[in-house]
Amino acid sequence: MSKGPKPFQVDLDPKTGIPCRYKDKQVRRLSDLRGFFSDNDFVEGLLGRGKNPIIYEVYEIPQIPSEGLFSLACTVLHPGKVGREYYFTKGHFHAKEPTSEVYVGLKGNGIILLQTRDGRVAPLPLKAGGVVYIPPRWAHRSINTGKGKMVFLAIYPSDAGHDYESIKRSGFARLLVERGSKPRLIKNPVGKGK
Ligand code: M6P
Ligand code: ZN
Repeated sequence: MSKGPKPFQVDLDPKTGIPCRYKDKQVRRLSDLRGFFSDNDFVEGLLGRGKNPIIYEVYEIPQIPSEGLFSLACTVLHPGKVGREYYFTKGHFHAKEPTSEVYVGLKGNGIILLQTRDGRVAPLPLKAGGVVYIPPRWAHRSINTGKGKMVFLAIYPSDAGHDYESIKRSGFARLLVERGSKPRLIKNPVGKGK
């Protein structure tokens, strides 16, 4: 029998939601999301003026990719907009398709936008104390519609992998934009889907 990981316990900082011990930290700035927001000119304008804000951070407690293991990740999605679009994560399908994921809301509030390859869409709210279940074959993107940071814990198979290319190519079928100071889900004029 292989040994596998040891049992462990970790506290989430009550103020920030970030695990007190994590292994990897990724910081995604606007320049890392080139080609993901709908208003490209706005993105290039900001970058051209030397503005490259942090959009989100991911604090990971990963396991080696192997069936039966879970990785944990805490995402801190900053508040803000690119043009009319709220800040979001890149969004991804799982490279290993029959794998699901669970998000547990810790701070703030926003929307988890889900979409299948055949264009079905499901926008689900996530706030502190809420849980979102992401079934296999649904791409998922987190969108912060609040005024503060949106923080959530993700639990997913360690061998799920990230397919970002499909999202970069086709986008999501919906955009979450601010209209009259409220979030509105609108059809993405260039996105593929229903
Ligand atoms: C969650 C999980 C991670 C993911 C992160 C950021 O924590 O789903 O697997 O990496 O959100 O999302 P993305 O990878 O789409 O930028
Ligand atoms: Zn995922």
